[in-house]
Amino acid sequence: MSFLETACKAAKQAGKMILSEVNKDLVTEKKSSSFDVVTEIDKQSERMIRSCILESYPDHSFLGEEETFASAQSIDQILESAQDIPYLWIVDPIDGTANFINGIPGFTVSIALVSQGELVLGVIYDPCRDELFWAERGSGAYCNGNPISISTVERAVDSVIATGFVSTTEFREINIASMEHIGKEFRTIRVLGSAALHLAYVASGKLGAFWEYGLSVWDIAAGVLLVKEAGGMVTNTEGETYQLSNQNIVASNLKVHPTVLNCLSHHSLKSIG
Ligand code: 2AM
Ligand code: CA
Ligand code: CA
Ligand code: CA
Repeated sequence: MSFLETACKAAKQAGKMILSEVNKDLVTEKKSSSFDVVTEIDKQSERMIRSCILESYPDHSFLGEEETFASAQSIDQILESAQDIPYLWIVDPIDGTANFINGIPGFTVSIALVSQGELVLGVIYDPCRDELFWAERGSGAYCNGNPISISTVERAVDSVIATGFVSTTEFREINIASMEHIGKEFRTIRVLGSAALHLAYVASGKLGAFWEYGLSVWDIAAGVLLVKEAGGMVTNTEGETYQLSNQNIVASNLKVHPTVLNCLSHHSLKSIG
């Protein structure tokens, strides 16, 4: 099986298992704060994906949100040394755990493969709609086998933009503040609950753009490749080319990118620490 086939198989298997657990009694556990929670299903999903990948590629490296047990600092170190790692799989076993816990559609499985620091593969699966998005470096982006591409909309006022809220207060505050400007420029703002899904929707032209502060690499790595392969653009909120260590990102169809950056320039993370 190719890397792509392995990633698609892992994402579908895990996604179907997650879907079968919706609306069942779930034990939730707090992580860093009351806003930051995990269920046994997140962990089970990560274990399923890890075994599927490592069975095929036992010598590959694996970084997952729930069970890698690496500190934030050591994750930064892994990302800094990514150019020396032949194959690093980066996995979010459920992106949108809050949706999953509350039975709201829009949670996804996100699997990315980084080789020598370069994103080479991204797979995002939405089990509620049975939509499997994937991209391979240099080969375009697809949904359920059909090519996808970014929106051709020229003006912010004609496009829908999405964002989300991580659990950290500082990042929530700046996101709420930035809505004031974004809300005046774009047709409307959506908050669907999964950063990976937002990126898949920028790639498939449903959304003109997406921005969010305080994300982690597993939330966005797969989606960043999807957006780029679909013809879009991904930067940090300062407008610099995306790097794996970036937490604050803007993804768009290119045309509306300057408007997003301009709106965000009114707010500085520095001012909130
Ligand atoms: P999660 O469901 O995997 O935690 C919502 O806009 C996005 O923010 C989701 O991708 C969600 O991923 C992520 N998110 C929520 N809390 C987070 C946290 N404490 N740190 C990083 N990302 C978080
Ligand atoms: Ca989480
Ligand atoms: Ca996530
Ligand atoms: Ca998650």
